Amino acid sequence: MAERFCNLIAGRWEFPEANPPIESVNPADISDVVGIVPESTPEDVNRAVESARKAYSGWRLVPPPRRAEILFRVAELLVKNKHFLGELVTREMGKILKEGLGDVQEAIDMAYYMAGEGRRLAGETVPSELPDKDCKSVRVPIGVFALITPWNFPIAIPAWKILPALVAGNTVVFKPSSYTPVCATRFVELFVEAGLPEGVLNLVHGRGETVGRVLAEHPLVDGVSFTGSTKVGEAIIKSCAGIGKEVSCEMGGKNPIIVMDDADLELAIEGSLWASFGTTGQRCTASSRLIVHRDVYDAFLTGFTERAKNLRVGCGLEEDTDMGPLINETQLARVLHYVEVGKKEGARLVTGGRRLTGGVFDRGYFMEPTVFTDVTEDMRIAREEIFGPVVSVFRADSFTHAIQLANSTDYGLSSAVYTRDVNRTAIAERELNSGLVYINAPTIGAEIQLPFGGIKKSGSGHREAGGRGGAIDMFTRMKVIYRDFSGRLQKAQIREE
Ligand code: UN1
Repeated sequence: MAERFCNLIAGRWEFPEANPPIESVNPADISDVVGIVPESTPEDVNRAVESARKAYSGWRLVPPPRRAEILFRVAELLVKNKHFLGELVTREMGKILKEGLGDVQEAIDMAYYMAGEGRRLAGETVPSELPDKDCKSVRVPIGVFALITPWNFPIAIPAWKILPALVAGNTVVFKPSSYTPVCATRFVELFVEAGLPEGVLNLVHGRGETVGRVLAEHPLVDGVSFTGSTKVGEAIIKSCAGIGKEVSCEMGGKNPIIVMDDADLELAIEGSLWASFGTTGQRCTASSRLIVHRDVYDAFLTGFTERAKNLRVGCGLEEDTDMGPLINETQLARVLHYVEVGKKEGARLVTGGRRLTGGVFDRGYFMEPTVFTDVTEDMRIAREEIFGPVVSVFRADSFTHAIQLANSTDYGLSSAVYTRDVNRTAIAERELNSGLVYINAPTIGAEIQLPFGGIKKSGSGHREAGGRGGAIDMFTRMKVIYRDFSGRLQKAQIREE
């Protein structure tokens, strides 16, 4: 029988049995059950939130550099377990092993970085307009955070949320995706091993529509941080709006890469392949629109399609695999449905579009890398997030036209431009309407020391990762202190004239 993975509530590992448990299966081989986790009840969520509340009174007073020492130990444990966890990411989520290891590396980077933040949680000291009075701002934690994470980065995205939340002095109830719960549990185990006090980090397993919803709407939760679809993110924002919670949502993308006539074409092709088909297109930063200047359109399309056809699809644990499976049956069906939508709308399918079958493919959720051309701005495949290995190629008449096409969706997470013209890079940097802009590099691969997040329907405006200006702002509040040591009533703004 498959191994059982528990909730962690108030320092105790437990497996509630009220509901039928959830099986986590390997998307490359559905006969391989990675583990079994509970579908928790509202009562379990309640206890987890209460545990976090209780632990908050002590954790918020632990000096941040001391909190950071525990995070540093988490970083060291991640390094020690990198290979084990990387393989687990591949087995549970499907991305190829190099990327599974990259997922863990992103968490390692974040853990060291956030450990450093423990000595940098700075506010400001500024002069007062009145004599014998001083003013300063300090950072305080927000309280209990509900952290709800997706399956596509089963270690990295939890790390993006848990580590800054904790260093800032918040306590946490973590609800990972029910498709990658084993990775999440293994990650949480490292915090226990690193010596995190009981109740500071709680883990509840279950589905989003049940456990996630109850957790986000819980009255004793002070803040919610969610990464996932725009549909769910918007629902969370609405449901929390009346309760006065801090809510931050990282949502979808429809990220463009512009390839100009003066680009290094080989580099642009290589970058576009990585951003479109890396992680099987299942990144919020994946590029799904390639906007190519008409003068290099044919050369680009020929090279890109040829390379897409030659990508080796298979199990991510095999050394020579370029692209793994999709996460599950529903996601595969959704992506294949979009292929049909594209064809019906009149786009031209130049390669791919089918589920892969036969041999090892019958064991999992594999599909071909898929390329559409003759796509117009108004088509659904040009506007909606597909979250799979499907990319649309557009022809641009000019640089201005390319920028206009790039900005023409409801999303605004990441965009990229390939050009050798320095002036164009400056204009692209200014005009591309997205939270991240890449010059001569693809739309994926954000580094953790900078703020991460999108605009429009891609995000609620908060920024993850990074320090001040990023995650530290998200997980703290500024508190302002005025101290008057004049011994008399002094009135700001009121002048005796
Ligand atoms: C996501 O897909 O939700 O920039 C995050 C990147 C990664 C993070 C992606 N570092 O592609």
